[in-house]
Amino acid sequence: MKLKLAMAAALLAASVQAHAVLIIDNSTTGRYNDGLGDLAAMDGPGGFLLGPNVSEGDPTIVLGADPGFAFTPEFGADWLGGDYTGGTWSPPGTAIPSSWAVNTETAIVYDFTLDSLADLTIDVGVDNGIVIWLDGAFVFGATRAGGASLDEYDISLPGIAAGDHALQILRADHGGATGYVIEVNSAAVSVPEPATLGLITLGLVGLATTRRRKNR
Ligand SMILES: [Ca+2]
Ligand SMILES: [Ca+2]
Ligand SMILES: [Ca+2]
Repeated sequence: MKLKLAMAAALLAASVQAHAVLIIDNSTTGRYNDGLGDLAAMDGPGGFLLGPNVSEGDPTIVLGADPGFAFTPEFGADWLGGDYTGGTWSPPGTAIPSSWAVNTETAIVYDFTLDSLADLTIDVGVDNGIVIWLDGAFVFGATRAGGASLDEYDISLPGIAAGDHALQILRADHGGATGYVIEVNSAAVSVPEPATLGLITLGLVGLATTRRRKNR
């Protein structure tokens, strides 16, 4: 019984204590594109990408859906689909600077692999704006006045499949200064087998019994 209890306790620990692992931060390399220039015209007057030197103001905008940009040739043939042909991209393994030329836009692709099903959390801050896609699917977009801290935006991406992924980021600026901080954490999601669940239940019952005995 003691052995069973220990086993069940160990399995329980394994199933609920999947701790977060830092998979991307500012030291992580990737593909980098600093040949985009100022893209204020890419979505026309107004829109998400704003004119240089706050010529269109310094508003707060949160995107509710993919902005559907008609990407300029500098992005390559299909960057969100992994085809960088014709673009101004660096090779993989390039350091990603936390600041860039004021008023211009830059793009980043972090390729990463998950060993198992995982919940991702993205803590990111940017001066001024950011749009994020995962494997080409829109995740998040927002812009606001200057400053960049990890607490600026917290994004949850639950239940991301095991395997290869690409986190694709467009950084936007419209004057003053630029800045970028990011941390992406991954927490494995374990899906216990029915047999394991049985053992866990047994362990919990055992633990409860032990506790009652101790309390006497
Ligand atoms: Ca615009
Ligand atoms: Ca700009
Ligand atoms: Ca700025």
